[in-house]
Parts: sequence; structure tokens; C-alpha cells
Amino acid sequence: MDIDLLQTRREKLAENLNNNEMLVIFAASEPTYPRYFLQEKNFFYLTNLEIPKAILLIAKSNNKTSINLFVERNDPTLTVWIGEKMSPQEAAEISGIKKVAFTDDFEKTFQALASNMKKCYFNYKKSSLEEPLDRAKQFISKIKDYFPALSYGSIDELMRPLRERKDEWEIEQLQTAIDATAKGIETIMKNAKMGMMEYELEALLNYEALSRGLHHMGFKSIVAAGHNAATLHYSDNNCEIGKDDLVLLDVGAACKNYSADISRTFPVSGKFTQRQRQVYAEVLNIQKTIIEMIKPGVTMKELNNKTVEMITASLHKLGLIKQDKEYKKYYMHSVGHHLGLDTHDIGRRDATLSAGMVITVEPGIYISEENIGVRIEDDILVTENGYKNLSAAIPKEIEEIEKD
Ligand SMILES: [Mn+2]
Repeated sequence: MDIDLLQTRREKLAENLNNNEMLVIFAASEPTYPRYFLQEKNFFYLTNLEIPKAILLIAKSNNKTSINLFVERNDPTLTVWIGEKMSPQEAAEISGIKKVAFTDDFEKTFQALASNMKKCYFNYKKSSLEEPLDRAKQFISKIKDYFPALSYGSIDELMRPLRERKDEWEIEQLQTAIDATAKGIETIMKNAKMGMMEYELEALLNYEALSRGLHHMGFKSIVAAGHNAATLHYSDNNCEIGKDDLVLLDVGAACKNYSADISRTFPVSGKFTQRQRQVYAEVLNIQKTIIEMIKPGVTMKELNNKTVEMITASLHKLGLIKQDKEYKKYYMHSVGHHLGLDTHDIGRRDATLSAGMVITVEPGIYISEENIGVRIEDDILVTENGYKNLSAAIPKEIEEIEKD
């Protein structure tokens, strides 16, 4: 990755800081075995570093910005287990940040800067009493008595305007993730047979992603057959697939932490039943209509409203509801979300679309009593003049999906 790009991102972020404001972003901690390491997304966005427990500190005063990075000191007794930790020099080369020290120095540096600051932004998460405080919250509780004049804010406020619209490099990572996911879905559709277990299909996707160097999924794969497809976040993936089942896939490999998010629904037998086809055709028509609406200036709210309007009409047509408001029994989520480093990315839910945003379009109809759940989801880039469907290559037309 180009260091100039990282520098541009940090400069843009610094522009959003007022004088006497600072920010602290804690990297993710070590994963608990056997989970893989997932970097804190804002930290990754600004540093391109995949190391645990590092800290980024940016401060602004007199219109000058200082950037400090802190990395863990190497522990020779652990080298044989986990290898050498990244050196400050290497971290400086990858991130382009010149001032790199060890994390032991962080508090001293923070203290020297914070006494002149009015506000500090941190990457804390919403917490509840049942959960332990994250690193940022722990740090705030430790320092708040020492800096009574310092107020605190969430880094999300500063990061949202940056991360909401993707740069070219980000689109490339998303496209790589989507293409691997496409290959996985294609392999699944080709090989799925009644009597197989849902997890066997999941394994085919994992194989296609891993063999392209993408070592994790952006989220837990949903492979839901028959009745399971009507449970929105079903991810047990441990049921046998029945003869006339529809299989709903909601999956996405991740590339450099950028996650694809694709849903496809197909009949395991290769042929839709008449009723399945009827429902599928409604969802497909709605999905295509919503995608066609996408261009700068359109709001997410308008997309949601149009979806509800069309789904309500479809549910009447399918004989499922008598009154409009009953649509919620068969369609209960929103039509899409921002996509990026997080599968449900940081962008505003009520955003007005502008070029560079990437959103999902994923209407669905879930008829639990008929063991039918249909969702079709593509990943759409908003362009200057309209949109580009980044997952257009993955079959969704009825004739493409049905096979002899
Ligand atoms: Mn989605």
C-alpha cells in the first residue's frame, strides 16, 4: 500500500481536528487462541499496521499536527513462541509515521501533550455494565481526575466523513473480496445437492477464499436451507438440506479487512417450485429497481421507503397480507448499509449518497410458515453519474440459477 495514501488520510483527519484537540486510537489486543487477529479498523485505516496493542496519538496546536506511534517492545522470552515483534523502524516504514516509540513511553507523551488540550477523541465502544471496559474506556477512567478540563469524544465523529467514501485502493480490496466470494458462491451452486449438510457448502466457500489468500470472512457465513432461511441471522449451518429446499447464502470474504457482503438464494434441486419462483421473482424485481435508483443525491431513506412500498405490494400479490402494515411480518430489516472495513460500516444510516460510497442492496421476503426465505444482496459503488454493481457477475436471474 502506498504511504502517500496513508499520509493523505491522516492529513484529512487532522483537518477535522480543531486547535488544542487530540486523538488516541488503541490497536486491537492479542486474539485469544485460536481466533485470528483482527485489527481495530480506524487504526488500520490510518497506519496499515496489523500489530496488536500499538497506539496512535495525533495532536494539534498552533495549527501544527504531531503524529506519534507507539509499538510493543520485543520480549526475547516469547520470541520462540510468537516470533519477534515488529520493530519501530519497520512500523515507521510501513505506516510512513516518523515518530515511533515503544508503548512504555505512551503515558509520558500523552501527559506532556494533554495538559494543553481541550478535547481528546478515543476509539471507545458503547459499553454496558455486563461487559469489561475496553482499553480506551479504561484509560479514560484512569486519567480523568488528572485532566479535569479535558473533554472526551468518540473517534467515530472524526472518522465517519473519511471512511464513508472509499478511495480507489479501498475499492480494489472490496472487489478482490467480492470476486473471491463470487467464486465461492458459484462453486456452492454447482455442487449443492439434497442430503448435504449446510456446513459442507460453507466449507466450499472457505476453500475458494483461502486458496486465493483471503484467510478470513468478514462475518459469520449464513448458509440456511429451507425453514432456516426465514431466520435472519441463522449461522449454525448444521442442518441437512432437503429435496425441495431453497438455500439462502449471506456470505462475504474479507481482503485486507475489507468485507464483501453478498446474498444469493437458490433451489438445491436446480428448479424452483412454482411458489418459490413467485416469491423469488418479486424479491429480484424489487432488488433491481432499488439498484437502478442509486446515484448521488438519493438518500438511504428514499431507498428504504421505496423498498417497503414495493415489498408491501408484493406481499398483497402473494396473498400473504390484507393490510399494508402487516408487511413487517415478512420483511423486518432495512434495505442496505454502508460496506467497507466493517461489514456494517461506519457511514450514516440516513446518508445522502455521494460518489465513492459503497452500500449493499438486500431486500428479502421471509415466509416462515412456508419454509421460504429469499434475500438477494449486491454490493454497489456510487459513482459520479449513477452506480457500479461490484457483484454483478454473480448469477441471480432465474434462468441463470436453474440447472438441469
Ligand atoms: Mn448485508
